[in-house]
Amino acid sequence: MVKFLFWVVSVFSIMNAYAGEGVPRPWQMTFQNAYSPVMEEYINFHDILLVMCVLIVAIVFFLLLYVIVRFNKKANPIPSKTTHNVLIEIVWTIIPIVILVMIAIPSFRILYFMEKVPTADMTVKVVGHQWYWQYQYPDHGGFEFDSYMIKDEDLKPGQLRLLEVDNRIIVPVNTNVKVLIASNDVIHSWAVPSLGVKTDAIPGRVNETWFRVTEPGVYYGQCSEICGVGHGFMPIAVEAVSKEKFNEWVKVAQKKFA
Ligand SMILES: [Cu+2]
Repeated sequence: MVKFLFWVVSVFSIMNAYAGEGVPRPWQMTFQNAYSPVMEEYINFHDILLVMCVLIVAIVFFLLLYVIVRFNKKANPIPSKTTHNVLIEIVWTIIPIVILVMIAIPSFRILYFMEKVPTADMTVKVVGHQWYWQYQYPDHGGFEFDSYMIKDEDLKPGQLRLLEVDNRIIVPVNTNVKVLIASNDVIHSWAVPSLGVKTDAIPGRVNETWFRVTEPGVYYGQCSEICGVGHGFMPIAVEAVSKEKFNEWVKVAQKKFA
């Protein structure tokens, strides 16, 4: 049974393997692939939870089925008058507690893992605006730029509708990036599913999160806190490049966005 469930999970994972880099696909059933340590943890946790949920559903379903077959009017014409069974009540209280604790422990472990920024190699500031994102690089001369969605009429072949932006946020791979997130007007949320990042951008307050991209590529996300008519039109595109390419880009960006 458990083997079968793991098989189900792995089939889902194979389906997920077609999902591609940091991009949602039509009819996608699962998460986007993980490209950061936090997202890897999320997916593992999700897979364990899925197995537990399916097991619980299966046990309850078979119990119900058994009761329907074994204790219906025909099979059991004279019903028992039992109203209490202390042992059963203790068992069905203790077992759910144990299951919940088993879920809570890895859940809290991930919560602390995502909350605690490991030694940061660099910092990027993200500021939400109605309706675009602004990025600042305080460790690289403090240049900043705006990142607007590419409108439908301006899309070039291959560019993703509602996801591509004019200026992507560029980061080096395998680097701990601390992200400081704030807002200039209303509450936005900076979210990139394949990096396991989603943090609210709140005016008058700086929130903190982190990621480390494990492979070069482009990872898309969207504002995830409804923030007005342009809410669906302020996507996020994180491009991870090699450290050399990043340093080259910084030199260009320092001039371009000075
Ligand atoms: Cu927004």
